[in-house]
Amino acid sequence: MNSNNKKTEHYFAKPGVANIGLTKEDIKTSFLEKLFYSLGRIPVVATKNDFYTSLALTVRDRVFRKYVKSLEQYAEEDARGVAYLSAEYLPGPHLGNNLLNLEIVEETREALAEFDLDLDELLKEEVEPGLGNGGLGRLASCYMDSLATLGIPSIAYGIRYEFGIFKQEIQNGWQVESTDKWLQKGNTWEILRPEISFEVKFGGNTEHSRDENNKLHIEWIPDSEIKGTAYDTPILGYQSNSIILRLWKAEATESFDFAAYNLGEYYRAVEKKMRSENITKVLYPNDENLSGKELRLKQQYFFVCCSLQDIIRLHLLQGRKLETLHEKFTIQLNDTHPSIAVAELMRLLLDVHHMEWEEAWKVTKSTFAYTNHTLLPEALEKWPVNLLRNLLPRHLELIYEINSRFITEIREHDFTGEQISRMSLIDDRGEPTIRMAHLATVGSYKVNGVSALHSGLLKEEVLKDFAQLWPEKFTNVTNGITHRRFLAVSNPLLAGLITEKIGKGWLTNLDKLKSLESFVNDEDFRRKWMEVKLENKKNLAAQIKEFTGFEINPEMLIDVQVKRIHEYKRQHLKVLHILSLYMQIKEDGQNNIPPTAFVFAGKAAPGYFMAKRIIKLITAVGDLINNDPEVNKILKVIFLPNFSVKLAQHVYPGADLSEQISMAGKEASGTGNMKFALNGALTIGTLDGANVEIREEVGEENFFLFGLTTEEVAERKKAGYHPYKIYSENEKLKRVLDFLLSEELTKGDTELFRSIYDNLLNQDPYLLLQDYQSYVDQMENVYEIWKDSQKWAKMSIINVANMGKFSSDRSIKDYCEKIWKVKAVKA
Ligand code: GP0
Repeated sequence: MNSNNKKTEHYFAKPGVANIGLTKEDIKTSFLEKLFYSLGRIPVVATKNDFYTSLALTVRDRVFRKYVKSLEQYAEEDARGVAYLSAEYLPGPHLGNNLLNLEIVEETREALAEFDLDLDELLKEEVEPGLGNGGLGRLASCYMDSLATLGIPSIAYGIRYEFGIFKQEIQNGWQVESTDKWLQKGNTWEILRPEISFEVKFGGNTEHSRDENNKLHIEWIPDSEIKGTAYDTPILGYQSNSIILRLWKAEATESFDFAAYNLGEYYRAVEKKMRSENITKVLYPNDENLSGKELRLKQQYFFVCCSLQDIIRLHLLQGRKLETLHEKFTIQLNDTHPSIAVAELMRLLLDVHHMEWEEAWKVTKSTFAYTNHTLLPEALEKWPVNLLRNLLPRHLELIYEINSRFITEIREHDFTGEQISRMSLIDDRGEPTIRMAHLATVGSYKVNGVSALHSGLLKEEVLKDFAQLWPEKFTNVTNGITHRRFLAVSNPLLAGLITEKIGKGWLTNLDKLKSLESFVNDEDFRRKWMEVKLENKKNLAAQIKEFTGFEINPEMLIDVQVKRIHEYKRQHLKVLHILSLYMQIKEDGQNNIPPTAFVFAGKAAPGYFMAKRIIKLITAVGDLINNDPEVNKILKVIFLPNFSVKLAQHVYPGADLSEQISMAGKEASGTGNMKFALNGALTIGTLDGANVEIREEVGEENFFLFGLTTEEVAERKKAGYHPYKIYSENEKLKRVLDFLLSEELTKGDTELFRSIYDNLLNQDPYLLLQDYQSYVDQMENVYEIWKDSQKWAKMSIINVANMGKFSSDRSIKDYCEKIWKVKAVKA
């Protein structure tokens, strides 16, 4: 194609070029073309999946139409851009979101209806990419949505795991895992880019030599090599631009095939090929826990290496010099998972592009910015020096060099010997390891936490010496969520009601919700508000029926805790409360508890013993309560299996009460908390993560607070915490805890929950017993207010009205202003 400076508009202006319109008729035509000419199907033999795929292809064309426009615009303005590096993404189903962003939901519904097809049925067909564990991966996807909507020149890089997060089934009350075959029926949204492919080396050793000018040359002689190939998925913003999510798949390099001249060699070559492809086979299912496995480090290096080479390619393609890389690109490290990038960029600049150290280091530390997502010690990544030496010998040398220069620098300040060894990139107490958070901090121009509380603690605890050294390097960006997916797409009834009242400006400016407050005293509006909630609860009840077989009355208070299962998140505190209600009914003959359905969902890391046992505890309590006719009219306990973005989109709209009950100081931010409140649920929570800011926004009288604060937790632990004492002094709590070992709950296997019981009575590291009474008391208050449905509705409206701050659009604007210094470019 003769492409001399012609914009896409030019080609489209020519007659006979593909019609890419957005009317019902355009959609009908495209849909049939896809069915006939892309899939080779006719309606009588087509499956539901064929129809889904035809529609997805129809929509994809329109999304790419937006993408090429965005690309042109970015290139034309030569704008500074963002590269987002994340080992995890959880985009959720694409189709519904793309329809919203193209503003063709109704046109599409009508077009399909003319073929006797139902849009909602086709939406159900989509299998979502589960390329992440939880909050961190979902946050990255919310940010893609906002980057695209705001027109920020950007590209997101990650790993194309062949198997995403495992599928969770509940068998006999236990979690059972199976592989997630999300690619089985193909993936309509991605495009293979065979020409965008890079080599990645592993192992071997380095050779140092000096040339005639005594300049040092270092060559890395690896012992294996693989290549990474790009798969692009367009992520469309609302009414506007699109960005690309570029995921790398590992493949064998061509050279392996050459050795295949005799049979033995051939099989060895194929075996090697298979081994290299293993790198992107499967996502490690650990959340907030480092896995320490060699393959995991290989995954991290693999995607970082491909992404940096791609960024350099894009930079040079524009005719620029590498010395200006940091002026044209900023690279955001989503946690430490991609932090080996600091050493890799140094390697590329020094060894491949022959820059001098000082210059290379200046470029490197002006390019990266690092987001920390957790203070949990078990989640802070540390890689053994020996593992690095075997896998990435050149990087280990570079890290030693970065460290020795860094130590020289801090020696000039007033740091004590103890501080210096605490700050070192190398931890040599015990087996020597590299502290990846330190590497990321030293190699970045900004470091941020994900809520005000968390960013504060980061500066006071985990990175306090660094904050003393470089106070201006540290900042906060409170997390946000995309209200387009989590309200407009997933809760069309509430979105419709809001739009009817205040117009649709909130879709691009969530602060507009504030004006809903003027309707709290409008009785008619409140009635409609409650009707919408009831409809959403009916829908959630239908999901519960479909996935568990249980029926719940949608009029019940629906009290929900959905998130990864972790002791610090304290799902078992909720269980203790449920058991206290059970005891009240069974033993104290109480019946004034409002009918409540307790809904849980979330995955446990397959190797996390306590988390799996907590799932069994929830299902055992469910078994007991749901089958007891004396109790099950009042209480129901549901565990929804296989939590996902798709399922979440049904859960948040149907919830009345949101459980955000982690021990203060442990949940970096939380983002589920925002999704619930945005859908009109009230929150019971601790002063942890972004709960603090949610409470500030909605007002303390509209938030159910309980539990110790972060400072109180620290004091309590310092003074010596004795859970057994609390147990023996609180009779009702004792009754509940002892019930964990009862015949009734355990069906005779009385040792079943011994580990949970012992842990709580002896250590209780997350202070469940400490916060128990405060939680139960606050739940009493919840029930009081629930009985006053008008008051509840008012509080619900006020919550939604004050969610403006928690849009990921605000978060991304904060990143642009406080960190990236990048400006929007609108196509
Ligand atoms: C933090 F360190 N988070 C980690 C991790 O390995 N995985 C993960 O999902 C989460 C935090 O727990 C969070 O508080 C936070 O909001 C999220 O990262 C995004 O910042 C739970 O939602």
